[in-house]
Amino acid sequence: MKDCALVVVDMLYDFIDGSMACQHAEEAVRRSLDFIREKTAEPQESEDVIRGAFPILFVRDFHPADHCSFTQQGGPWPPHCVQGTRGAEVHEALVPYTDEALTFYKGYNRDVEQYSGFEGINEAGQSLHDVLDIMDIKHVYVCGIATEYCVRNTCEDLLKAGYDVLLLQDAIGYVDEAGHRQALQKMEAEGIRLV
Ligand code: VGL
Ligand code: ZN
Repeated sequence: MKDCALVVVDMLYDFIDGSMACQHAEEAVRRSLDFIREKTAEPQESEDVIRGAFPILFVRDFHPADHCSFTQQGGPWPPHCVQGTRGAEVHEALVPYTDEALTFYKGYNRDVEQYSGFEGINEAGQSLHDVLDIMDIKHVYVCGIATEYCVRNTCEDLLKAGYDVLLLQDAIGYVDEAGHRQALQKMEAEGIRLV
């Protein structure tokens, strides 16, 4: 337990009920909460329990209004997760488990698309890898949205960096069900564990 952590990828309103509402997203939030409650004490009992024994790291898509991934700029996606909007916020049920030092922002540069949480940085400029390394984490559980994009890219980068990656397969949302299934198969073949 001491060397385990959870990475929550893009559980943000635009991917849940907003401009890019994904399939299975609400269910994924509920399943993530069940998992977190299983692994931690309730937040009001002791915040130290959450932060100490089982770190929970959040990845957030965090785009400027004219980001290159938006259709108006020639990208593939409708505007989503624009800085300062509700769509860019973490689902309220998960907010009690957030900590700015363990929150990694990506996609904030107008000209750069970033699907992997590995490319995000926290308020101190540290990457996910930097922080997992400092905490001596070896096993990383992953949940979030969307399977085919940010979840997959984050899992694959974690694996490449040498972590044991455990994907919570009932706690992920997706753009397309066939794409989701295919991504799961590929990830499993690569050595990501589906749990
Ligand atoms: C994502 C598309 C665009 C994701 C983010 O979180 O999977 N997908 N931006
Ligand atoms: Zn995005």
